[in-house]
Amino acid sequence: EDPHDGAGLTVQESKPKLKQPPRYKVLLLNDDFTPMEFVVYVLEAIFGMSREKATQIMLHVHTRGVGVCGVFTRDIAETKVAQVKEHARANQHPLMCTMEEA
Ligand code: NFA
Repeated sequence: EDPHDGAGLTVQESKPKLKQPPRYKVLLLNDDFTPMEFVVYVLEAIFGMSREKATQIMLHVHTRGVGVCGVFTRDIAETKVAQVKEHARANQHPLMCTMEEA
């Protein structure tokens, strides 16, 4: 497209904005006190995992110190983190959850 109009003025061209929304990893952190079964329940209830997948992720976090529960848009990731923290708090477990850009 010709960037100049008939009067010799530059016409602003608009670039199509096709950028995908940034995605965020929700991370679960190990601690020495939260029961394994509670972590498995949280992964099932909040992240929709099967018992088998939840157990696998829980054991990964338990042995490696941190693990990815899923990757989401920012609003969804923030909601999941808040739900995990609230569920842990309500049950007096120190389970911690955070997020970082993928
Ligand atoms: N490390 C905890 C225990 O031995 C289990 C746990 C796993 C806690 C994953 C937090 C995250 N009871």
